[in-house]
Amino acid sequence: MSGFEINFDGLVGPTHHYAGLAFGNEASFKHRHLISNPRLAAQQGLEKMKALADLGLKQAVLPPHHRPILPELHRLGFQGSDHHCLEQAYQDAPQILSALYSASSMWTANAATVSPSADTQDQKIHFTPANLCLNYHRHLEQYSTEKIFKRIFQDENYFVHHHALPNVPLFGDEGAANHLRFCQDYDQAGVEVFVYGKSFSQKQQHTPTQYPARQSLEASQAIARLHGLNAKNVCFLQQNPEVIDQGVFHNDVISVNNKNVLFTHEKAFLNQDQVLKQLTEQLQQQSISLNIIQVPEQLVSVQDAVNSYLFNSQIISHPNGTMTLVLPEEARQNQAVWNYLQQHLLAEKTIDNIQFFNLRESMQNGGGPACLRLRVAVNAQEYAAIHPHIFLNDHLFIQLHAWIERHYRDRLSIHDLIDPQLMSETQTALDELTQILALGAIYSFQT
Ligand code: SUG
Repeated sequence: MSGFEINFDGLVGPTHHYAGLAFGNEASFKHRHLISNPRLAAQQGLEKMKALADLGLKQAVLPPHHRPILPELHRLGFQGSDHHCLEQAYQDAPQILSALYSASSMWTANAATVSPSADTQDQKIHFTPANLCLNYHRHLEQYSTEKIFKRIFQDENYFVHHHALPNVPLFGDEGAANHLRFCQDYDQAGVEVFVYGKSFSQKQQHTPTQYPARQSLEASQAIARLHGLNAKNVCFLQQNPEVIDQGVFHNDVISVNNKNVLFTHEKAFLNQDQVLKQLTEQLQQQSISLNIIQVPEQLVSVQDAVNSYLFNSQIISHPNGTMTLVLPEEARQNQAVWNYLQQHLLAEKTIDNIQFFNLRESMQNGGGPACLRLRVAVNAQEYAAIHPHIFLNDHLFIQLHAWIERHYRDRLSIHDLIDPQLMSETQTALDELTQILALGAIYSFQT
C-alpha cells in the first residue's frame, strides 16, 4: 500500500450554538443569536463523513471538546455553585458564557498543523496544535486538542507532538486552514506552503484594515522550524489583505489544494501572479508540476466566494486517479458559482466530479466542508499505529447516529446555556462517546 490521506472530521458537539464570537467571520456575525439545532448539525457532519468513507476514503472522527469550561468561569471571577456561576455569566458577560460553551472544536482544519513524515527531518509525523489566540473562545481549544491528539497518535516511533505556540498575536496560528501541501503522491516529499495574513518583523505596507489577520508569518516560520522541514520544501505566502477585509478570515475560504492541484481565486494572495510563478518553479525543482485552476473575479467575485464557500471545498483523489470536489449546498444555490462550476471547472477536466453536502448548521457559523476536516497523510505503518476505533465504518456510523439521537437537543438558544440540565446532558453524552471510541479518560470530568 502506498501513502494516502486520512480526513479527521470533528464531530459537532451538543452545545453548538450561534454566538457571533468570531470577528471578521461574516457568517458568524450574521447568524448570531439564531436558534441552533445541534442534533441536525452533528448529523449533517456525520453524513458527509459517511459519504466520503463510502467512496473508499479513509475517514476518521475526532471527538468534541468538553463544554462548558467551568474552571475558566471561576478564573474570571464568577463564584458560587455551578448554576449560580452560569446565571451570573449570562447576566454580566453572555459572550464569555458562549465562549465557554462553544462547540468550535468541530472545525478541525484549525486544530493543528500536520507535517507528514516524508517532509520532516526525523521522518516522523509532526503535530502542532493551533493556539487560535486571536479569538478567546477558540484559544481554549489547544489544551484538549493536544491531549486528544496524543491519545490518538500515541506511538513515539511515528508521531511527534509539539505544544501550541505562545498565546500572543506575534505567534497567532490557525493551523491547517492556512497550510497547503503539494506533492506528486501523498507518501512522496512535498512542498509545504504557509499562508499568513500579517508579519510583525517584516516592514510591510499591506495589511488588512477592517478585520484581523489571524495567522502571522512568525508563527508559520516557527512551525516550519519545529517540524524540521527542509527550507527548499517550504514556502511562505501572504494572503491578500483586501480579501481578509472582505471576510476571508482563513486562506481555506479562498484556496484549496490536493496533490499538485491548486484551486484558487485570482485575488487570494498578495502579488499573486509573481508568487504563483515562483511557486511553480520551486515545485518543479522537486519534480512536482503545479496545476493551477484560478478563478477570475469576473466569473466569481470574492463576495460570491465568501457567501458560497466555493473554495472551502475538499478535493479528493480516487484510486483511479480522478478527483472530486466536495462542496457545500450553498455553492449550488449561488448562480455565478453554479455557472462557473458547470461551464468552466468541469469543462477544464482536472476535477472530474462535483458533489454537494448540506452543512448548513456549520456554515451559518462560517464552517464549510474543508473547515470540518484535518488531513493527515500517512504510510501503511503509520496508519497501523493510529488509535483504530476512530475510523468510520458502517458499524461506527450506526453507533454515532444513535448516540446523537439519544443525547442531542434539536434547538438551543443562548438562554439555554444556563440550564443545568444541558451541562449534565453534555457530560453524559461525552462520557458515552469516549466508550464508543475507546478513548479512555480524555475529559477533565473523567480524571
Ligand atoms: O474560527 N467560527 C469559526 C469558523 C472556523 C472555520 N474554519 C476554517 N475556515 N477552517 C471561526 O471563525 C463562530 C462561533 C460563533 O460565533 O458562535 C466561529 O468560531
